[in-house]
Parts: sequence; structure tokens; C-alpha cells
Amino acid sequence: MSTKVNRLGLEVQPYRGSKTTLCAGCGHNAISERIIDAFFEMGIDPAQVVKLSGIGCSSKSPAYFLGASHGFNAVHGRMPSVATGAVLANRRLIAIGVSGDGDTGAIGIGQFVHLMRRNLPILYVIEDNGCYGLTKGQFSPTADLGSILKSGVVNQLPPIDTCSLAISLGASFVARSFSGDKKQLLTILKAALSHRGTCMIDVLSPCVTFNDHDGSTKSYSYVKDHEEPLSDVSFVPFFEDISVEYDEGATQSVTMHDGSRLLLHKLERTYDPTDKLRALTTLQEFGRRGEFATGIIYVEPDHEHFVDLLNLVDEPLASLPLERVRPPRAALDEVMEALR
Ligand SMILES: Cc1ncc(C[n+]2csc(CCOP(=O)(O)OP(=O)(O)O)c2C)c(N)n1
Ligand code: SF4
Ligand SMILES: [Mg+2]
Repeated sequence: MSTKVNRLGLEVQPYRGSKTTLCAGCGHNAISERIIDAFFEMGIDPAQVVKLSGIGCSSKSPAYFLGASHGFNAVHGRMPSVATGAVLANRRLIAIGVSGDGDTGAIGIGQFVHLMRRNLPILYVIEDNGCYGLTKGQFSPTADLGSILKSGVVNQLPPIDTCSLAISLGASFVARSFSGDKKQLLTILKAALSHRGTCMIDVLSPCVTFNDHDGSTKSYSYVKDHEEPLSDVSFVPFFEDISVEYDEGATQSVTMHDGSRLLLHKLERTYDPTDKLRALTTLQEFGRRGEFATGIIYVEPDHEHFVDLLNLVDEPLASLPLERVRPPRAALDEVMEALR
């Protein structure tokens, strides 16, 4: 029996990680599986990847995928600054950050805001269960108004919509998906891996232990009933022959930075993910109805990212020899002479 290999000739094994220690049925486990599939199918060298996270059940996930990649488990809510340092030190790394709704929306909100406005090249996944799973299920800032805890406590605060926030701050690829929707999540992850800039994906990911009951708006049954894809997304990577046939009137094609093609087959409504204002009003409209719009909500393939903005040299800073980092004596003498 022949084993499936990707375009690098690698089997799926190096894309896997340790055995999960999360609860059976936790949405986060399904997301790890899709991340493994996406990196394998895109043929990305695991040695070129850095995985980053903060603290929480979600932030434990990078241990369960890409076992052969670099990794850094940061302090609670502080992953964005560690990620920024890693990406700037080595611009050739492909960075994936995994966070939770608490890690991002509460203690880490300040860091998240600046990561989005810088449009750092990173795939930033929020595993969003509307609660602090690791510390026994308290409400997080993405818990919906009126959502009820198992203990009967009602949430009286409005939620932070991480997608609206990311779009208004400057992230250039923003999506929402559901851990239970294998096909959509895999397609979005693959498209995100072809983008250069911040890809913020909020994945609704039920916590089966503390937040999967009637009264929760992040339970499997609630999300299944209230999720509506904006379009049926398919994706053709740059290394595949782009000869797909599609009906011009019903499908919108977006060319990604690396030449990959995103195909959005319209459902009954027309949705243009390159229209920022429309993306924001769509999120508001859905939120008001207690529903979740899923799919690629906003994409801006040509938005300048942070590494280019800083005009860094092509060679990673981490491997630049000292002679190229430190000006020679003559250059210093010249500066001193000019100041006389
Ligand atoms: C500085 C600091 N404050 C508080 C905690 C306690 N703590 C650990 S995980 C967590 C919340 C995690 O929630 P989330 O990011 O949503 O992840 P989940 O477990 O739900 O996946 C908190 C408050 C901590 N570890 N460090
Ligand atoms: S407590 Fe909740 S979030 Fe944490 S592993 Fe269990 S199901 Fe997942
Ligand atoms: Mg959480």
C-alpha cells in the first residue's frame, strides 16, 4: 500500500504532534487536526515553521501538531510580542500563533490590538469557546450577552467581536469558522497560509466540559443552528494548475499574494470580502440577530505587512554576520568627522 506524500515528499507524520491531553470532544482537538492537514497539503516544511501560544487549553494545542517545528509557549496574553520578535529576527519563518478568547480578548487584548494594526505576517488562530476553559469555565470577553453558565450565572456584558476588531485595526485576512466544519476550516487555513500579512481566524470551538449546554451560545448545537456561511469557499494553491472552471456570475475569484486563487461561490446573497465597510456591517447585522457569519469575512491581499514596512534586509537578522550588523571603523570616523 502506498503512503500519501505531499509535494515535498513528506508523509503526514512530521506534521503531527504529541497525543492530546485535552478533554475528549473538545473543539480545540478538531482544530489541531485541520492545522495538520493544512500544513501537510500545502507542502510547508515543518522546520520552517514557528508555533507560538499563550496560556489556556487552546494555548496547549501547538504541542499536538507540527512536532518537528520550532515552538514557544509564552506567558498568558503575551504571545503577540514574542511572535513579533521571532518574525522580525527571522523573516523566513512561517509563524502560527494559537490563542484563546480569554488569552486574546482579556489579558492579551493590548498585545492583540497592536499585532493586528501592524499586519505582522502570522496565522493567528483564536480557539473561541466563550469561556476560560483551563480555569473551569468562567465567562470570557467573547461570551455573548445573556449567555448562561452551567451554574446559572447570566452574562450581562456585551461581547468583543474579534473579527470586527481585527478588520478595523488593519488585519488583512480575517475569517470565522467552526471547529465542527472540517471542509470550511481546512479551506480557510490553506488560503491563510498563502497570504502575507496578519491572518486572524476566529474558530468557534465548543468547550464540552464547561460550556456545551442549553443557554450557551458557543455550544455545538447553538453554533450549528446559528452559523451561516457567507459564501462557499474553495482554494487553488499556486502550485496547482489554475485551470478551474467556474461560473463568472456566481463565483468571485481573489488572487492571493503568492498567486494562489480563492474562489468564493456565492450563496443567495452577494458578498464581496474585499469590501471593508461591507464586512463590518455584515458582522454587526449577524451579531444583532445572535448569529455567526462564517467564511472569509475580509481579505486584502496587497496590504503592506510589518516586515516590508520596516524595510528589513532579505537575509534573516538572526543569521547576519557581525561585520554586516556593526558599521566598520571608517564609517564611524566619517560620522564623527561630520559632527565636528
Ligand atoms: C498572568 C496570568 N493570569 C491568569 C492566569 C490564569 N489563567 C490560565 S488560563 C486562563 C484563561 C484561559 O482562557 P482562554 O484563553 O479562553 O483558553 P481556553 O482554556 O478556554 O482554551 C487564565 C485566566 C494565568 N495563567 N496567568
Ligand atoms: S476544559 Fe474545555 S476547553 Fe479545556 S480541554 Fe476540556 S473541553 Fe477543551
Ligand atoms: Mg476560551
